[in-house]
Amino acid sequence: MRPSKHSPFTPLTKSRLNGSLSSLPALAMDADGIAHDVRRYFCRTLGRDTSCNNTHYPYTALAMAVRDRLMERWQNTQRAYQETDSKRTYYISLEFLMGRALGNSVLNLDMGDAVEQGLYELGLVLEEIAESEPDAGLGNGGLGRLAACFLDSCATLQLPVNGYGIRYEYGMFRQTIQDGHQVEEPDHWLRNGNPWEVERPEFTQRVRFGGYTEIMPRWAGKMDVHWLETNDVLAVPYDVPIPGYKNDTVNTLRLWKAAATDEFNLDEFNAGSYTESVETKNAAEHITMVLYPNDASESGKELRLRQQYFLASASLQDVFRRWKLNHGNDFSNFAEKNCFQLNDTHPSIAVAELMRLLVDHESLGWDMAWEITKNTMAYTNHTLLPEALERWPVRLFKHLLPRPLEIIYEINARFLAEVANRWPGDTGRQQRMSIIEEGSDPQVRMAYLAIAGSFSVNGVAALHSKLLQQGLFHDFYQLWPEKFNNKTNGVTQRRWLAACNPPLRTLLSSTIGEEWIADLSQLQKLTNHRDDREFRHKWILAKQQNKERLAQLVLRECSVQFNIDALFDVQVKRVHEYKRQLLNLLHVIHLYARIKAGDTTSWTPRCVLFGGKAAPGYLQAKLIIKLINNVAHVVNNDPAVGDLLKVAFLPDYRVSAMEVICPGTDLSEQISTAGKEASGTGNMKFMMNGALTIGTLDGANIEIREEVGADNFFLFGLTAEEVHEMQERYNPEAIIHADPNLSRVMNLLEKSHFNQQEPGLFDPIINSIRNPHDPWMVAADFTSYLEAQEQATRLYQDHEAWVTSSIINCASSGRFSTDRTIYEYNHNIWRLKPVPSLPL
Ligand code: 26Q
Repeated sequence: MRPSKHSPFTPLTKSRLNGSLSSLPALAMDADGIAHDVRRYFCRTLGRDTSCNNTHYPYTALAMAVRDRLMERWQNTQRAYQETDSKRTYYISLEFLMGRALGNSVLNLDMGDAVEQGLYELGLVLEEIAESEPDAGLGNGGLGRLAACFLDSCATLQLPVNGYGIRYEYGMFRQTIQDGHQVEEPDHWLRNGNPWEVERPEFTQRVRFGGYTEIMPRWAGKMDVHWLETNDVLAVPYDVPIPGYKNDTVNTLRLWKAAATDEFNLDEFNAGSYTESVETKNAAEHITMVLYPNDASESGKELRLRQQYFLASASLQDVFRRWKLNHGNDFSNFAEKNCFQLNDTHPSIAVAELMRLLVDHESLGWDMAWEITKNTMAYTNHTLLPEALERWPVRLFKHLLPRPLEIIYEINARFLAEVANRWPGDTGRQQRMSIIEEGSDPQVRMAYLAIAGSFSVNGVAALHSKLLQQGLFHDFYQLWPEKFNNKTNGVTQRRWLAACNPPLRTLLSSTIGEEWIADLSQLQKLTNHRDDREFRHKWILAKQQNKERLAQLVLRECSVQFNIDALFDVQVKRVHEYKRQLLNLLHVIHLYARIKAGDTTSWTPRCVLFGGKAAPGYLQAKLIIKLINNVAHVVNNDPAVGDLLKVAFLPDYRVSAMEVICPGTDLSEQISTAGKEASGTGNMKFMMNGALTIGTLDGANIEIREEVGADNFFLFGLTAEEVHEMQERYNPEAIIHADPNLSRVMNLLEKSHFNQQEPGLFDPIINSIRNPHDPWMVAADFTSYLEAQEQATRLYQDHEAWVTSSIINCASSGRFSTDRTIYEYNHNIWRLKPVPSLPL
């Protein structure tokens, strides 16, 4: 922001405030020091006393004490980056699904014992007060959580990587279940303050919208384009600290909040329309009000496009601000020092915005600007569903972003010339590949813009990357094969094993040492202990404790009693037809039918848990949730069923729920139609915590199975190729007819056994199963799914064999750490050098 005489952010000349920080003594990391600070924050800063009878203030006081310790390391890390003028990567994402910060910070700062003891001195228990923290739910699911795991690994590897995102006032909606239906409620997660952010108004940026463009002569026949009469919005940064594991590095996630400009209000105010001026303020601030709760692109929503440009423009301008401090107006080696990783196409307007800043603001020629852009941007794709590829109507673009649209047209013209040069006369190909899709309502194809403007294009699992090259992006692969690569996803074992599974963490560390927390491949050493009786006994005890904790959650939230001796069978993820929660439910109905038929000799009791949100407008997904709840109601209340089978739908599935769910799971359901799930990451969290997987050859399941071996994975279903070639001649009627189990299940559904009060309610689901054009081919995989489930049942009965397989699953999960994933991004795409933090 330009400093004005009204601004408090005028340069400070003589102060020694900045330089003297390093001479502040480092804060105590022992129990007494922490207890002392917690008391001081509680009494003096928050002004509470013994009459305080909730956990919120103790939580806040502890968070502030932990934050102080982050702050010292944060400043030292940023100074180290600044002093070494290191190359940096910016991870730009519309979503960062961070979950809770307290437990993670305590783990990464290695303060666990000191905090627990310090709190004990104060009569508090960490686990209890940590529950006060609301999840930072700034994401939909896999893509947003991946971004959060990536930040953890970048800090742990001491890489100069900053996250850029949006500070949504309302995150992912909270889900309640009323009469079996999903009901959405707003998630006002900032209501009680957020101790994990630092507002940085001094780095506010200005983002332009609307207006029109005009060409004006500059000099020597050169032309300038001016973007005029825009409606500007301010972007105010809020920084979130991202600590590495035990290495004193703290990186930054910078989240932008939209605010109205002062002069805009003043204009209206002086024109005498006070209320209108407040309205424009409202309109500006709307941009960062709410996260779009769709995990597949929702087409044509103007506000979403505003969010995307707001993030891209504010972030790029922020990088330019820092660049100019060190390099003035010389952009010649910008690409050697900066890389932008685009998390799907959502921020891909950054390609056009970088061109605009270089050409319009920095007066670079087009060719040089394009060279810089192409060498700076890298794009990650997260979907194989063609209908989920983002497109924006040209007319919307023109109205909202006239100058960026002109730039996209220019990029497209030069790109199509390259295509014509490579394939002369192939107009069909030019049409297919054009960034602008022609038609009665022309569209901008964001993925094509991202590919054209990037030096790297990657998928997120081996199969996914292969299918992108052979299918969705085949034309582009032919043109630029060198751009395409794979980066198989991962998850951070700090949150998804060390922090969320204390019993197993203790057992692992006492067996093979603690190195696995920073090097997950160490888990392989567990195989040496798999036959050790004492180790196996402790393994079983840990799983029992975790199942107990999960059973308590299910009892509290669903009023369903899970018996921990039963097989805990879990599917938690966004509710989507391609993920096939329905297939899982058909198996549940099959088990119920068997019980009702008395077919229960040598039965393995099962507790089946579902969880996940449906996009509010996705009616079929919402109906599936209703069906799950209705089936659960019938099954759980039938005295003939008893403990043989329990079914529950856990409301409001989120990061902090998964932290309880994955340690307590025996069997992980990863049953998407082959070729549809890009990767999956929940599958990795379960495996790491010793669950066995039942799954299709889809996404990262394939690589998981490679690592654990075929004997330790319950495989079923068509392959992606078979799905593709069967689509033509798919005949679900014949399949149902040929399988008596499936016929019996369909019969229960069709005679409204689970909806006796509301006949016809589930017809859309029944019809989808019987539809020869069912893209998800639920019926096709039913028979083979049942066989795989029976294998799982048999192995669970042979409990020693199950435990061995559980150990092998955990031991083989090393590849699925984001430390490995980030190592690969860095090695092949970013090429950053690790930079240690300055000493405290
Ligand atoms: C786009 C435009 C407008 C509104 C919403 C969206 C939108 C938002 C979120 C589109 C897609 C998403 C999220 C996608 C996602 O989470 N994909 C998942 O990414 C994971 C990490 O790579 C993979 O493991 C999953 O397979 C993939 O489904």
